[in-house]
Amino acid sequence: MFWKKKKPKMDKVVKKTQDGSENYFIKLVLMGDGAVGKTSLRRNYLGMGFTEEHIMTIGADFAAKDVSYNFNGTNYNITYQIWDLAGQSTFNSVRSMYYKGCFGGLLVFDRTRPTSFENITNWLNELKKHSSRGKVPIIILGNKADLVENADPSTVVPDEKVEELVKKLNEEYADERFHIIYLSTSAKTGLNVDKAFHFMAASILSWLGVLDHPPRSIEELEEEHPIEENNKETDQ
Ligand SMILES: Nc1nc2c(ncn2[C@@H]2O[C@H](COP(=O)(O)OP(=O)(O)OP(=O)(O)O)[C@@H](O)[C@H]2O)c(=O)[nH]1
Ligand SMILES: [Mg+2]
Repeated sequence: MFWKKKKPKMDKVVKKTQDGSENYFIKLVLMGDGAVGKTSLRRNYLGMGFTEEHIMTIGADFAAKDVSYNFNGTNYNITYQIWDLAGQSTFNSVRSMYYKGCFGGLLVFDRTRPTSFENITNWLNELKKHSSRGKVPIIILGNKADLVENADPSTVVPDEKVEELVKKLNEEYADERFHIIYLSTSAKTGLNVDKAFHFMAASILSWLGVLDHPPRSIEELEEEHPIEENNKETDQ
């Protein structure tokens, strides 16, 4: 039942090449409250460095990156088309159109701003409503990890609360061919940024039925598909 409803047309998604590798074109959205660090995460992933200044995204920003991952002996060349959506509520009405046709969502909150965590479920509902594919693979990113150590503990989102949400979501998504994980990230230091996109690739390929099972954790992903073999990357 799931496949009939949501599976994208594979001939639109994948192009097989003569050397046996497969090329995928994958749209992702980065979402979360204003100033949680979506643009900074995207910039870090593209090797563009970090800026302290907050330049609010207007509507949406777009970037593309080519990566190549080896899963079970096959090379999967992925062009990620990353839509970085404006988080401020002023953009609520224009944002919906950017979700259409996406294959996955990175839901970002700021580990030092609890309201941004509380809003994660609102972001998820927005994604489900507008993705045109219902439940697509997601990953929860708690950003600004570098600020946690020196922050007032009463303002830091407790890890247990995040794990509780992830558990609940995995129950809700139990019929899907992917698992939801939480990663603590920093757009400033680069902590876990590449890993988030590596995990996303495995989740999406599993969701598409290309890989026979989805990873359940970063540890499992890295054990099965070591990152050292997966670092052929070119920026656009
Ligand atoms: N210390 C620290 N600061 C961060 C991090 N990520 C983002 N920032 C800062 O947080 C502010 C907001 O970052 P942006 O990346 O612009 O946030 P955004 O989520 O794109 O915001 P909108 O476009 O308004 O929705 C900036 O001042 C960044 O320098 C991080 O991991 N660590
Ligand atoms: Mg932004």
